Amino acid sequence: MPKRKLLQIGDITPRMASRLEADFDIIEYFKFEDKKKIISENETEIVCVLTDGHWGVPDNLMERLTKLEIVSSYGVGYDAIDANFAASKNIVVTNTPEVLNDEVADTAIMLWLAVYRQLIQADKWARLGTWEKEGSFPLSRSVQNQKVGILGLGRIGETIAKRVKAFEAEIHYHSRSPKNNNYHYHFSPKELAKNVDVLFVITPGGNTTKHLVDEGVLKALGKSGTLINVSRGSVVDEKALIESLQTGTLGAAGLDVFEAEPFIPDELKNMANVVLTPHIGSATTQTRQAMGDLTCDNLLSYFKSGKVFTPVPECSNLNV
Ligand code: NAP
Ligand code: 8YV
Repeated sequence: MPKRKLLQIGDITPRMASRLEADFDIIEYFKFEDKKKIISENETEIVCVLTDGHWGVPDNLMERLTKLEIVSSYGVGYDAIDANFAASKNIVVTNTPEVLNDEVADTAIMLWLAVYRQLIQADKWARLGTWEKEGSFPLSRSVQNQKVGILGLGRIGETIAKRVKAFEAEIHYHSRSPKNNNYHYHFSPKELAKNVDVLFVITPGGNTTKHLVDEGVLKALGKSGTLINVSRGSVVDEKALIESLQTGTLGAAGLDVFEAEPFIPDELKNMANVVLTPHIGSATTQTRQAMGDLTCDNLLSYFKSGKVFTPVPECSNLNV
C-alpha cells in the first residue's frame, strides 16, 4: 500500500521526521518555490497536514485539500488555524497542551526576575567593567511579597501561579469565568491590573483576545507596574505599550511575544526597563521533544485507531 501523503508546512525536528517517514510520504511545502504547483499535483491525495502555531494553515488550503482528515499542530496555541472551519469540514485539529506548561511558566518567571532584578543591566555592569570604575550596581526591586496578576488562568496560568506562591505572592486573576480556587478574581483585565504590581498575560491569541491589554489596562497597571507577556503579541496593544513605557505611565515589561514576529520595534529594543526574548517560551530541547512526540503521536494514532490524544475543543465532537 502506498504511504499516505502528509503536507509539512514548515521545518520539523529530525526526531519528528524519523518517526513519520515510515508511515507518510512527506511533502516539505516550505521548500517548494512554486507552492501552487505542488498543491495542484497533490491536492486530492494529501490526508494530513503538520504545522505549528505560527504557520497555521489557511482556510483556502484546507478547502482545496479535499481528502484532508487531520491537522496536527506543534504547539498549544492554534490561533493561526480556524478550528471551527476545520471542524465544519470534518477535519480534526490537534495541538500539544500540558507538556509545555512548566517551560512556559519558567520563562514567565525568568522574565519577571530579570526585569525586577535588572539582570541585563547588571550583566552589562559586570561585563563592561563598570563595577571596577563606578562601584556597586544600583539597588533593584524585590520579587518577594508582590501582588501578582494572571490574565488567563488556564493550564500555563495555573503553573505560573504555583511558582509565584514560592515568592509569598498574593495572587489575583482574570479569565472569562472564575475558577474554583483561593485566588482573587477580578471581572475585567483593567480591574485586575489596578490591583496588582505585576501582570502576567497568558491567554490564547486570536480575534477574541486582540488588544485585551490596551491603553486603559496599562494605565491601570501604573508607573510602578510591570507587564510580562508570554501569550501572543496580538493580546497586547504594542503601540500603546511603547507609549506607556516611553511616558512612564507603565514601569517596565518583559516580553517573549510580539505583534509582528520576528520584527520587534526599535523603541522596545532601546529601553533599559524592558527585557526581550524571541518567543522562546517552550524552547528547550526537552520540552520541544515532548511537543514533537505528541504532534507525531496524534498523527500516528489517528491513522492506526481513528483516535487522537489531544483534539482542540472545537473538534472534540468529531468522535476522534
Ligand atoms: P488554556 O489552558 O486554554 O488557558 C487559557 C486561559 O485564558 C483560560 O483560563 C481562559 O479562561 C482564558 N481566556 C481565554 N480567552 C479569554 C479572554 N477573552 N479573556 C480573558 N481570559 C481568557 O491555554 P494554555 O495551555 O494555558 O495556553 C495559553 C496560551 O499561551 C496559548 O494559547 C498560547 O497562545 C500561549 N503560549 C505561548 C508560548 C510561548 O512560547 N510564549 C508557549 C505556549 C503557549 P476562560 O475560558 O474562563 O476565559
Ligand atoms: C511555540 C507556542 O513557539 O505552543 C505555543 O503556542 O507559542 C510555542 O510553544 C510554537 O508553537 C512551536 O513552534
